[in-house]
Amino acid sequence: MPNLLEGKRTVILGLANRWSIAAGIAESFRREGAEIILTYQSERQLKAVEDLAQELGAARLLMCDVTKEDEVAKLVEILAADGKPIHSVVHSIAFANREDLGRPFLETSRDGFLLANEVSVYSLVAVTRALLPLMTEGGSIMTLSYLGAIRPIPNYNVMGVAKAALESTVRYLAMDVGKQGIRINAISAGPIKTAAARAIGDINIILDHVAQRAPLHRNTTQAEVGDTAAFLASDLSRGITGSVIYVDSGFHIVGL
Ligand code: IMJ
Repeated sequence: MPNLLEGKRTVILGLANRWSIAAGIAESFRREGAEIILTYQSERQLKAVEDLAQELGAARLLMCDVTKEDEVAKLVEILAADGKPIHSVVHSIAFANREDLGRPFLETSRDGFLLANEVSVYSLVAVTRALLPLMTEGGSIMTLSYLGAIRPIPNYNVMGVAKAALESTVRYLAMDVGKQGIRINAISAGPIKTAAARAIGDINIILDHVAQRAPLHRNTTQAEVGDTAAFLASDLSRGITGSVIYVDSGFHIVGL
């Protein structure tokens, strides 16, 4: 089904490099004819994302650190000046302190807990509230989660607790934005070798484990997540809100 997203204007937050899930999503959206606005966190990412944004056919590449209220406001200001509505928003952002993804969860500091939740969870609330006034024709918001939200995964720790809060946040936001014809969902992706996953030591072991045990006997790709995101951004998913959709080769159903 070609051009699922023709005439739709999309903001994708969280592009870091070409392995980013955000890049896979942008690629699917581009194929389906969407106009794409990409955001990245800071100057540090700029070199890695400027060529990439062009390759992905992005109409705009804007810096936005979602923990900074003024940067979120600036993003909205720039987009509002275009005088065109936004139809979908993709939130593909998470962060926890490295040391909290290694030692026992029990050792998580107050600051580490708050940081993970500020960056990975509250940012969805902030971005949703800020972009809502531009979503005048209704639309679709989505975020990325992981199985560690509902089942303890070794070392995922504070990120798992943050993803649980993120999935709950999706449900509460769904109640608030539904009356404006806006849907919000989460995609729970299987493990993918992104920079965020590479940073953990045993990602290859986890990837092999999933490929051996999952019903589809393979790992999840950015393209698979991108295509589900395109579905969620399109009118084909118009009856779906507040959901967590698993794009994980079916791994989450496996009991033993
Ligand atoms: C991350 C940590 C522990 C186990 C993990 C992951 N598994 C997977 C991930 C099994 C698949 C990747 N993932 C789903 C994430 O959400 C990663 C988030 C993340 C990664 C880092 C690494 C570098 C850093 N902070 C981070 N914060 C969040 O400093």
